[in-house]
Amino acid sequence: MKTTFSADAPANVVTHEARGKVLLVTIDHPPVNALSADVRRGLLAAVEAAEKDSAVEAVLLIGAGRNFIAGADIREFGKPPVPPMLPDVCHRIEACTKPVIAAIHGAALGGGLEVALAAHYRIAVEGAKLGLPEVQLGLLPGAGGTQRTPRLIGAQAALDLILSGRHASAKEALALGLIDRLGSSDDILAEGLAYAHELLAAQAPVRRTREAAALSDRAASLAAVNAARAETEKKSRGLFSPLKIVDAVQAAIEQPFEEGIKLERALFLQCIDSPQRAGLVHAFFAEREVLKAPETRTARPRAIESIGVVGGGTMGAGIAVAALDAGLPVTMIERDDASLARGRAHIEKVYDGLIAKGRMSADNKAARMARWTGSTSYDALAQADLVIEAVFEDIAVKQAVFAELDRVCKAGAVLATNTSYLDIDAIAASISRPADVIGLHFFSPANIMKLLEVVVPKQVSADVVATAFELAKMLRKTPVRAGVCDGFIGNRILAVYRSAADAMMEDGASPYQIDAAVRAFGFPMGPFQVVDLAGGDIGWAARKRRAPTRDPRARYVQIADRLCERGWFGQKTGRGFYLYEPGSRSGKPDPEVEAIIDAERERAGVKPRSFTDDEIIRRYMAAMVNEGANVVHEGIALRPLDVDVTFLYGYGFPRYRGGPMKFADMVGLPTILADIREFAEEDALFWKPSPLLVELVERGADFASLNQTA
Ligand code: 3H9
Repeated sequence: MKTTFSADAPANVVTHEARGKVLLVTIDHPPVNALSADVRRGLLAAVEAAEKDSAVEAVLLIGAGRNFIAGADIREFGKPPVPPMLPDVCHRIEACTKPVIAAIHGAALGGGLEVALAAHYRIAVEGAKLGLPEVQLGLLPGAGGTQRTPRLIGAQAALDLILSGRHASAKEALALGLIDRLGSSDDILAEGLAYAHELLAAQAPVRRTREAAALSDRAASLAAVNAARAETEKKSRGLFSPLKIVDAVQAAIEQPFEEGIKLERALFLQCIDSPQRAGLVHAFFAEREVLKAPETRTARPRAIESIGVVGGGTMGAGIAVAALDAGLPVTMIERDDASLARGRAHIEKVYDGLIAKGRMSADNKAARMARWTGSTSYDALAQADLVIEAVFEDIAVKQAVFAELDRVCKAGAVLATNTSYLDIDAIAASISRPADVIGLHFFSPANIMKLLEVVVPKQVSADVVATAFELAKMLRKTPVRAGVCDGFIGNRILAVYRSAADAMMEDGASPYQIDAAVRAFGFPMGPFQVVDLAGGDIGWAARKRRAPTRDPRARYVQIADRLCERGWFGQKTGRGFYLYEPGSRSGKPDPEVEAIIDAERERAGVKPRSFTDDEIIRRYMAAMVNEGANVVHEGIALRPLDVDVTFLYGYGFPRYRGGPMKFADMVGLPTILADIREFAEEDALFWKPSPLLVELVERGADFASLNQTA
């Protein structure tokens, strides 16, 4: 009979039953057996019971469902701690006087692996993933992981695992010494029981990881720590927890186990209290929440077994690569043979690059290319389940493509446009099947960038939206549901904070100072570097397009136009805001650009003033957050977290800050609103507080309060 040991646990999250001399302890806490308080209590109680029962000679820990244990319960972080604490549970497991065996399938991550390391023996089956991914949440392993792992597998291997947060396969875990045995079947229960009985038969002793000897070469271990520290200082700039990890592992080498555990705990608590932990945990949940768009709950996706791509330019080729990589057959349409050949060449270039870096074999390339077909006739799309148009950004051109798709595609085919800003409602309305039309806004390079804005026009049917989310999963993209407007979520907000940056530039900050301040905030690039990378001509075309509808009272900074008029489009022309040496992608400040800026300031009658980096960021972020609030207010984004994920995955927003809306919550919405009102004294038209921001401040609420409402 199964017994629950935790008297006050609301559910049987940890049960045990005797299997011969082995006490089988099962953690059954869906969805992923996270170590919430009930589980911790249940584990403690199970060990106590095993100690007391003389018929029990060994304990076998196993997870029900698809995983062993996915780690601490991330939802508990930031809340008052509830005993027993996980380090104490791990100590109790390790101190058990009867052998404890962890049988691992699926995820043994973070605290889950720490529980396994506290056990005396470990077996895993194929498909298991073992790792200490705490660093990705702004943390360090806080239940003995920084002390037991190096003692078991050595400082270098432990540092690699903990600093990267990567998952090791069962096979690698065996090679590292993280586990003792690799099961030969995927029946974790049978494998675990057999191993436990085998250990009993061999009278295997209790074997405590704290006494393991992989750190015995002290000099080599300290050298690994020093190398990791130097590397981390360079690579993890701005991050709080990685250097704490190095400190904790150093303590494992230099101090007794109990002292190391004390230090680990102190450092873990510092990490828990850091805003980076709050930002990273927000990102973890937000990227899962975006998948739950309403249509994915109410409608079933249509089948997607083949894809059509119209257009073989950079974007079309990137989309084709993403689809080919996902195992889908792709039919590419171009207007003539030469363009088609170029489209194919774009795809091959991506694969050849991977081959050159040793990341793909020629056979793999051949297998992918075998799924590619090209045609100059739309009729080749007759059987495609989903077609993505990636032609020139011009509504008439796009409508002509859609007329062809309407003519040739089978009933039920999903017809998608990759437009970045055009009116998808108008495209849909121009054909006979508007319910099949959707926006799939990929980001360049489309085979690499993770963001996919799923743009939902008025007439689209719910199953088409659900299909888009399914496609994102197949292509390993992160989909965010967006409404139709100029620029959707991301580019619409981008246009506004770019304007704020332009205004600061005209008012006296140099583009180089602005870029540096934005990089110091945590973006990989500043806004003017981004312009140079994307090509100044793209923004120039958009500005010309918007010119007729621009509010004549709105401030318009012409500096970028002056550069474009000279043909300075950025990296591809060798100069833009920066000067590029031939073949180099890192630009240098350009005195001629500074002279143009000076001339423009004079023309505009601006007396330049100086900006601190702090003011630059206040303005940049206030513009981003305010437009983010507008986008939520108008229903273009479902929730603030959808804006956050858009920026994390498509715009290089530093993940440890959680996204612009999370950042705003952490700064405090009253502060952001006060900034906007202060800036409005100079330009009331631009700095118009979003009604949503005003409302939230009046109610004393934050953006997070709107994140549950999709
Ligand atoms: C830690 O352990 C600290 C310790 O060192 C020290 C403590 C003192 N907690 O990803 P999925 C939810 S830090 C709470 O879609 P999959 C997730 O939100 C932790 N909830 O499934 C989702 O909920 P919903 C270190 C969690 O099959 C549902 O489970 N561990 C947790 O694609 C399904 O998740 C990690 O960082 C959690 N720990 O992937 C591992 N994990 O359905 C984090 C998941 O409401 N987890 N949920 O949206 C993962 O990497 C993946 O979830 C996993 C499964 C690979 C396990």
